[in-house]
Amino acid sequence: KLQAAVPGSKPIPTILGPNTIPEPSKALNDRVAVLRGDITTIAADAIVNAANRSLLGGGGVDGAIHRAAGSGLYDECKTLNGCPTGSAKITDAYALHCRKIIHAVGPVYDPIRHERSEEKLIGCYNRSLELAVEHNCRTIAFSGISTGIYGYPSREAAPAALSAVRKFLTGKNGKKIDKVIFVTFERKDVDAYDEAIPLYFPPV
Ligand code: AR6
Repeated sequence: KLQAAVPGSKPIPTILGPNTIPEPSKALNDRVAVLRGDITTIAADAIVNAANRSLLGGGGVDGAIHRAAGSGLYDECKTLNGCPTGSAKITDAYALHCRKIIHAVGPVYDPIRHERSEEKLIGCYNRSLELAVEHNCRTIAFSGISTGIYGYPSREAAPAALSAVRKFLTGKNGKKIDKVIFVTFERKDVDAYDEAIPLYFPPV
């Protein structure tokens, strides 16, 4: 494993091991992208909502997705009986341009037990990718789960997201996903991905 030489940076929270970066791979790098914009406009096979345990809508991106999808989404969500933190459930997309919506329930960030928060956040990414594969969704767009109202610092969330996705793409079902798009909304999210992408998907 290569050492990530990032002077003055904090150790990267990662499931790949602290301060290690994986081997560069063009094939893998071609399968991830960062896009700044509104996730409700993305025509991926699946988009991932940052939901809460009720799955019945809320503010932030969740509110935007429910408004854009229409009331059929709320009616379907009512049948799901909620979802635990760190996991996800899937619905149809109604008026949206995607085929499925995956509703992931991220953790409320806990700065004291941040490993626990990271474990839950990684759970969201893993379960969302598994659900995408189960429903033949080959392209998936993630919103910045937990990085808004739930207070997860973007500079900690981006490495966790990237390490989980990298691990999935190199795992047994990884070939069933063609493209993972990280849809960011604010400058701080863009900066966090710009900083972390070269560590988890090093330039070839
Ligand atoms: N479109 C796209 N992205 C957005 C939008 C939008 N309209 N609004 C915020 N973001 P958040 P969380 C970005 O707060 O932190 C809800 O009430 C935002 O910049 O939507 O997981 C749920 O029901 C951030 O990067 O989700 C839960 O109760 C990302 O989306 C709670 O908020 C996620 O921010 C979940 O909080």
